Amino acid sequence: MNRASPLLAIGLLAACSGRQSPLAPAGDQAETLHQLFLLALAVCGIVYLVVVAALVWSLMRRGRDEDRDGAMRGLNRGLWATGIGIVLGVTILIVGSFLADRALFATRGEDALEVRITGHQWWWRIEYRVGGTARWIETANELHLPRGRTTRVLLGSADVIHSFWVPNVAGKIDMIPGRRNVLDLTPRQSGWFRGQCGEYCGMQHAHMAFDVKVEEPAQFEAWLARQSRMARPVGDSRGMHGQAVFARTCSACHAVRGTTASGRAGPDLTHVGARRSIAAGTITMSRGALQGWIAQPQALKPGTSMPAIPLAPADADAVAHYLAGLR
Ligand code: HEC
Ligand SMILES: [Cu+2]
Repeated sequence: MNRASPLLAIGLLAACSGRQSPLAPAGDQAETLHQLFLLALAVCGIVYLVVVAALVWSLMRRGRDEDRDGAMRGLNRGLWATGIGIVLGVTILIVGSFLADRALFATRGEDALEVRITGHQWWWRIEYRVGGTARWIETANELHLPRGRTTRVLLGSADVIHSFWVPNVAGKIDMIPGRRNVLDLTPRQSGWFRGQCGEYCGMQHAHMAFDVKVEEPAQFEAWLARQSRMARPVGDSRGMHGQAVFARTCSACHAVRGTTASGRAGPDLTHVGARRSIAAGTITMSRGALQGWIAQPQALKPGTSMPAIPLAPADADAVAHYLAGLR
């Protein structure tokens, strides 16, 4: 055995917990799936141990003299035991998965928060419904959820098939063009988690992730109220300059509510400065990262639908300053 193997094993095991793992459930749906997983693991583990034990036992008896009748009786008993074992194991798995399915799709009252999420190559459009009205608040690439309350996510796609997956909170479900799939999320633990597209959707599939923040209901409401506001007016001359450059070069694809920019081809940037990462979880948010992304989107995420737009250094600096201030 080489020396790296134990290290590798530790690394692999360590990867089994954390902010993007179905083995560390932090929501009702993930908890149900985790229990089903443990049940399947137990049943299959027992079957495995019994089969190996039977194999060892028969190998040890090989070549021993025994009368034919005794051997036939033993074989018969073995076949009966196997049959009963299979029926029992399969029954346990069927009942377990039936109950898990019922738990996942149990309706959870009328007060569910409604969120519409649309998959795009390679980012997420996220819209919150304003309680019972036809108004939606748009944001992108960062999902906030109130702890202890069910959020009903309505999933769609603008182009190819994607799959919505926040492993710590719930199972995954496909986002299919022309169809609305529904998934309930009931998070129980607050904190940051990570979501990831779960269906290969093109070159930057691996960079189609998003941050998930589960927070106390009051905090969540405050966040949503901030998101619903128009962009903060720019306070300084560099910001004004940035806003003007933005309106000229970026507004065909991006919206900043409260300004003339109203493009819909890319993420809504009204409060982009308050996000935790840029370009669907690809790079950590900072003023410098914003500037880097604007200068070189094709280098950071080759194939992305955002073109590299050559800007004079002073213009690039002003745009990054402007966006970082949109909080
Ligand atoms: C042709 C359309 C298009 C133009 C023009 C465009 N963008 Fe984008 N932009 C996109 C798309 C699409 C994305 C999502 C890319 C991804 O994550 O794969 C994006 C992502 C971004 C993001 C990251 C948003 C997030 O939520 O992570 C920022 C910031 C951004 N663009 C700024 C700009 C600025 C500044 C300009 C003008 C200099 C600009 N964009 C011009 C299409 C465009
Ligand atoms: Cu994908």
